[in-house]
Amino acid sequence: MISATLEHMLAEARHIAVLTGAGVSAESGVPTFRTAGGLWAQYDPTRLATREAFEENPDLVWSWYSWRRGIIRGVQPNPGHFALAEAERLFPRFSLITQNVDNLHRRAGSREVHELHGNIEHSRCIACGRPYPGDEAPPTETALHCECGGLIRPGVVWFGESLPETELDFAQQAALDCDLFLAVGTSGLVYPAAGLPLLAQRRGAYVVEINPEPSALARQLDECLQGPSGVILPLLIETAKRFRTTV
Ligand code: BJW
Ligand code: ZN
Repeated sequence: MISATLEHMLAEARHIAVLTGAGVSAESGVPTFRTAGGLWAQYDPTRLATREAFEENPDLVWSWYSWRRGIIRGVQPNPGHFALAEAERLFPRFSLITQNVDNLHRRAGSREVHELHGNIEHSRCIACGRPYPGDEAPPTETALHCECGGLIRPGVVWFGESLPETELDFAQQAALDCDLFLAVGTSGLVYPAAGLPLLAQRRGAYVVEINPEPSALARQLDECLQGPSGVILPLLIETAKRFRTTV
């Protein structure tokens, strides 16, 4: 299932960069964006992830994030997250870039995680920017207020908002520098993150997708491994371990 080129890369690559999306957490039980269902099936998740939606109906958007926080706090990292944590100790240079806000990479043991879309647990005041005190926002159905009277918002990046500059710079540099780039569990629809695999490819990296369904980028990439990341990532790490010793 793994091509000879990918096997060679896993054995020899100097720098591996990985971009993860919601699919890497799907096997943990975290709903993805573009396949979400259940209680919130009546809402389009991508339409709740905007500042306009929050300003129009803060209680609706806040309670959606409360619901998601509840799910995330109650689940565990899966074998895909653990494989990526192990990869950090296996390759001379390894860059983990995620669009996810769920902290599951860190909970699996990854030490350096570059979060392009923020973190669901880092709430802050929309008016004065003060972080919401304490580690965990309470699971309220109504929006919270800061001491200054401003609304508390989740510390995530909504559509139309800039990504954190240092994290985006890091991700672009990693894409320019790596030999192997893995795009894992992402639909490849949201920019600028979706531009990273092709940026890496233009600079000569071998770019591989891991996804049960071909993404929007699949046809342009070098190799697509069709299947769940919780199965495929551990297989790639086992392959790499045949050639490398943990650093
Ligand atoms: C599995 C699996 C298993 C299932 N194993 N896989 C260039 C062109 C066109 C538009 C733009 C552009 N540049 C910028 C834009 C605008 C916009 C954008 O991209 N729009 C497009 C949708 C058209 N981008 C922005 O606005 C960004 N900001 C920006 O560019 O700033 C500059 C600027 C400033 C001012 C004005 C204008 C520009 C910000 C984007 C922020 C995205 N935020 C969200 C919400 C985060 C907070 C939260 O979590 O609530 O981020 S939206 C949502 O989508 C979330 C995700 O991180 C992101 C990506 O989704 P992802 O991870 O790919 O998930 P899904 O659900 O789409 O896919 C899951 C995949 O998993 C599927 O493929 C499944 O098959 C797969 N899967 N099971 C592996 N077991
Ligand atoms: Zn405030």
